[in-house]
Amino acid sequence: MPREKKTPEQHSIDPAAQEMLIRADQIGVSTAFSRAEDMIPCNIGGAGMCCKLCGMGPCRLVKDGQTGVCGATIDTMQARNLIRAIAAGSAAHSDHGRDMAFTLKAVANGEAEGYQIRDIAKLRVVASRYDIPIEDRAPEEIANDLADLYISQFGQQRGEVAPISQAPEKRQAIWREQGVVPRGVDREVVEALHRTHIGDDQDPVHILSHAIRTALADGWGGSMIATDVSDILFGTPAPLLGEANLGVLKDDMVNVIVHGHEPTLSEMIVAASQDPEIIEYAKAAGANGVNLSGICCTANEILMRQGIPAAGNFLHQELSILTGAVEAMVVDVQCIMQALVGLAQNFHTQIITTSPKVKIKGATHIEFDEHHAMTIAKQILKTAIDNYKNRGETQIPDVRENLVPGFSHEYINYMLGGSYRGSFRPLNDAIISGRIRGVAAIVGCNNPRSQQDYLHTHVTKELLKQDVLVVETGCGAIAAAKLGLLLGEAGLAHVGPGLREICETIGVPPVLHMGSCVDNTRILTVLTQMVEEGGLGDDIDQIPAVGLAPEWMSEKALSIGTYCVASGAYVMFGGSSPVSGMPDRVEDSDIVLNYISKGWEDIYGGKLEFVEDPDEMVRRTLAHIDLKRADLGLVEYDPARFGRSGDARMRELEDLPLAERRQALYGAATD
Ligand code: SF4
Ligand code: MSK
Repeated sequence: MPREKKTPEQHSIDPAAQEMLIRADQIGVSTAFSRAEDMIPCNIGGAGMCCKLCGMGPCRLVKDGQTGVCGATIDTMQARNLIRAIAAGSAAHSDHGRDMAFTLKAVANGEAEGYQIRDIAKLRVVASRYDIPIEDRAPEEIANDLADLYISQFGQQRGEVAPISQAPEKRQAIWREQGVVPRGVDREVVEALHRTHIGDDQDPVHILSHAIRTALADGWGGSMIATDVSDILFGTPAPLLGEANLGVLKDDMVNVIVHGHEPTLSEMIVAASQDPEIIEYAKAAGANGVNLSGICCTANEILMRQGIPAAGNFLHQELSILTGAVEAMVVDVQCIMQALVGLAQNFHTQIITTSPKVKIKGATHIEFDEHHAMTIAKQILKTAIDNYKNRGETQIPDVRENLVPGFSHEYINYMLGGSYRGSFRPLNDAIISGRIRGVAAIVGCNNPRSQQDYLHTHVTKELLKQDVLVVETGCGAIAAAKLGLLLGEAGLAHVGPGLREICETIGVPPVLHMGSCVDNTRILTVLTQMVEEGGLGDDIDQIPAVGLAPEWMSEKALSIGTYCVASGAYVMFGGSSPVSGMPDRVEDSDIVLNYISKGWEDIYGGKLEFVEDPDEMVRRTLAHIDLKRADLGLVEYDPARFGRSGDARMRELEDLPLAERRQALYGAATD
């Protein structure tokens, strides 16, 4: 019997997405949502029980005791599949970091047209960490040395990648004892591929130990470098007002969407779009200017720093084209669907690839080179403007939401105490007192196999009710933004009493948008600084905190999850596990699944689990937070103790006459 087709409401909780899915049906084009319905995943490959590492296979292990042609057992096969995915994720983030470091070098040497060092203070702080002299030196000199150091981290053959020194000392000791401190990023990724070639490493525990090392090369290597350099070049984010969802597209303007991950080109496109020459060019074409917006993590990069609106998250890339209002979608690297080109042919949209690493058949390629960035950015914008005349009928959903992004770890430090006494003390104290029960990082992608944004926002809302402070990055942050959770007033309606007091006192939303997927390293930094502040143990694994990726889909997410586990965090992914096995049918097919949970927890204090039911994710999160609170000897969480002070109390009393209000507040009548 044919399966019933999902409705737009079942595909996404977002009304803008629902409207565009109806339009896709009317036009008769497919989207990732419909293709996911048509593509039934292979249950053997999906469970990690298939190996295609050599020409004697592919081998599928579906019976007890079965091995591959080479004799590979199921746990070896699953460990090899997992480490390869982690290596690809680590490579993607880190290659991004490498390109940022090369851009820093070019800027330092005056070879990068249009760029400058925007955050000299951060440059000096970061350089000092690595003992690069900063006194009496020009920013360019310091930046040149830092760029050299960072560039060397990728191909370093021996020693330890430099940012490892930023982790808590106890954590570094665990890594050294386990022999998992990464040498150079490239070396760990190459070794992961070498070890998993036919006839190499066949001990799953040994393979998975290198998976940890490879992921650490990402989190405490390539990604951390990417974030540092992005902040130095483009400015460390601080809160500003932004907008999210397809309603940010404008009917009377040339709409250009930047999509992908790297801020180098998109930052320059932002600057070029405000150039009088480009504005005039757009006006001459009959438009009121160029309207820039973003998708995925490029969106997060320019939203956090420039307040450029986000048109949406991962699953919005096709939906934005369906509006018919997009003149050009400019893509760089990662998370770009090949389907864009075919879809765009139904409209006038030009897909413009810009990275020497990413070409798509049928797309226009305008290669980006940071040495001529402004010239290329203007060329791209003129291509989009020239396309305005080809626009046909449009349908832009009238759906958009305000948000306040920009919570870098530097800003969180500042917001908790101001310029002179900024520290994590107030945050630690709020956790110790139980006003904040714990912290959850909700990160990662969209996946059309679940209802878009539902898992992200359901888990977020449930944890907020329980006084859990939430930090978000990537497409999860955009999901929360679309639902209004990243705006102080709107977000606070969903928040428990203690957390609400904190948010009202500091003046922040209960969900802090911390950036793109490489910026998960900001979360590592926050956790480290919480440890250093004192009162919450002496290592990350003791903090009442959990990491969640409810709608994950990318290999990068697996790398992120693994470096967070290695750093001591309990990490839960929603959806299916790539190493689930079929324990009810095939013996030992859950060895790896159990090892990355219990086995890793015994060593690192963090564990990786896959949990399909979002309410179970919430339950496990709260249980873990409460367990960590108890281990630290903190007071038991009790929401009844809070919520009777601050703005909430003032609102309750605001209708009373002044004398009665004072009586209620101070316990004695005064006039
Ligand atoms: Fe099969 Fe072994 Fe080759 Fe994998 S490496 S495909 S298990 S023979
Ligand atoms: S873009 S990796 S879908 S978060 Fe960073 Fe979103 Fe995931 Fe790509």
